[in-house]
Amino acid sequence: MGKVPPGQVVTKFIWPVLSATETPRIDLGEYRLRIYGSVDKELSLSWDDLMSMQKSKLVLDMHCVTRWSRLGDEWEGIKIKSLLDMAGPSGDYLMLRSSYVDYSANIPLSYIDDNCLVAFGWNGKPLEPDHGGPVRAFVPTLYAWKSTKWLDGIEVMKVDKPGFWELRGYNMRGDYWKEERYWEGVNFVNKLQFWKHKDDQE
Ligand SMILES: Nc1nc2c(c(=O)[nH]1)N[C@H]1C(S)=C(S)[C@@H](COP(=O)(O)O)O[C@H]1N2
Ligand SMILES: [Mo]
Repeated sequence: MGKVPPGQVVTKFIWPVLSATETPRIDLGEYRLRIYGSVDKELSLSWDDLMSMQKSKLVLDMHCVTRWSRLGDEWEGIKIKSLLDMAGPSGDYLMLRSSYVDYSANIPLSYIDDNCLVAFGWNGKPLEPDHGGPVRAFVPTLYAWKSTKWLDGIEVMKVDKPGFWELRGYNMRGDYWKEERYWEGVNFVNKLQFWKHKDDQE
């Protein structure tokens, strides 16, 4: 178990659910995880494909920007790094997406280490739907809003772009050691207009 980052409070008995939407129903037969964007080889992995890959069980901490932290839970999943190795990325940023609920979170590739997972197990059980089951991202190197639940897309990007909460004022990076919680010094409504304008031009 690691140290507790500044401004965080440890929660021992409960694991809060933080969802901007309802919990979607996901049919495992239809499920695909796409790895696409700036890659040599696009991947589309079924649940069976994922289950046939090498799994890891890791004891990891989780830090939410709303100031709760959970320490020392056992997460099971497939290393995001190994999935990226299969696809051959040529960009410095990821967007972790759930098309089920239109959620997304951007991440610098430099924060993807061996603890970052496409996760499906938690403390010995399948991940519950409210917590992102059957499949979510878990990126323990950044605040937990970056860990997209009901993950079905990993986009590799050459240019960084804001995701769901980043468009609504959260930090583009979200490093909890640096307390990168929100956007500093800029009116985020203006930021939203700026990125919308950029998107229209692309
Ligand atoms: N698809 C999706 N993923 C999401 C969210 C969400 O609203 N939708 N919330 C994020 C936030 S703010 C946090 S703190 C964690 C919470 O995960 P939990 O609900 O399993 O505790 O999921 C993140 N991933
Ligand atoms: Mo959060």
